This record gives sequence, structure tokens and C-alpha cells, in this order.
Amino acid sequence: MAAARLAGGPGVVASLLAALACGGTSSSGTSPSPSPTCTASSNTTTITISNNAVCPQNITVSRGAQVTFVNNDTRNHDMESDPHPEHTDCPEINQAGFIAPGQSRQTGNLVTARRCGFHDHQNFENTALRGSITIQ
Ligand SMILES: [Cu+2]
Repeated sequence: MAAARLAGGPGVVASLLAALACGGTSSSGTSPSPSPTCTASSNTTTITISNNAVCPQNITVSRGAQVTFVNNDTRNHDMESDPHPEHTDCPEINQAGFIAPGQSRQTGNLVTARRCGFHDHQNFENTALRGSITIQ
């Protein structure tokens, strides 16, 4: 009977390994609640950070738009343009940069039609904190 219960330790390790291996939106091994499902439309200029993940991860905006990163997490995040660590693809994203919990920050004007990858510079290994902004 006891074996039917989730084993905390191995489960945490397994989910961490799974997150590193396949880069999906894995559930958190430290939280008893199910992983939040990102249901936000990709047609938005707001990206919310919570539970060490961005939502939505990939968005599409019009040329000239600014994207707002909202930090609803309990820790700092540092949103920067790809590639890491140069951050040279879309310097406008670097204007968001360091965001404390409860803060929100905007990118610069995204005027060039292209796809801009971004990541949390402090948590580069976390694929749930990476995403892209497609400017069209
Ligand atoms: Cu970086």
C-alpha cells in the first residue's frame, strides 16, 4: 500500500532530469500542486513569469510593439535576448532585463520583422524560462 504513494526524493530528481532532457513544461517536484498550465494566447504583448516559467513562451507581435514582462514569481529574473551570454540578437529585449518580484518591465520597440529568442540570464539552463517573440 505504501508503495503506491509518490516517493518525494526520486520523483524530484526524475522531474528535474526530464526537464533538462526534453525541455518541456515539466511539473515542479517541489510543489504539491499540479504544474500551472499556460493557457494564455500567443497573440499578446505581455509575458508573465511565475513558478520559474514564462507564459506564454512564444508570442507574436506587430512591428513597433513593446513586450512587457511581468514577474509574478517569488524570485528575481533577468530577461535577455538570445544568444547567451552575448545577448546581441535583439538588444531591445535587454531593456527588460532585471525584474524583481512584483515588478514588470518593457522591452524597447521591436521594429524589425524577425524572431527574437529570449532567456532568463540567471537561469539559462531552465528551458521553461526561455521563449521567443516573433515580430511581423
Ligand atoms: Cu544570458
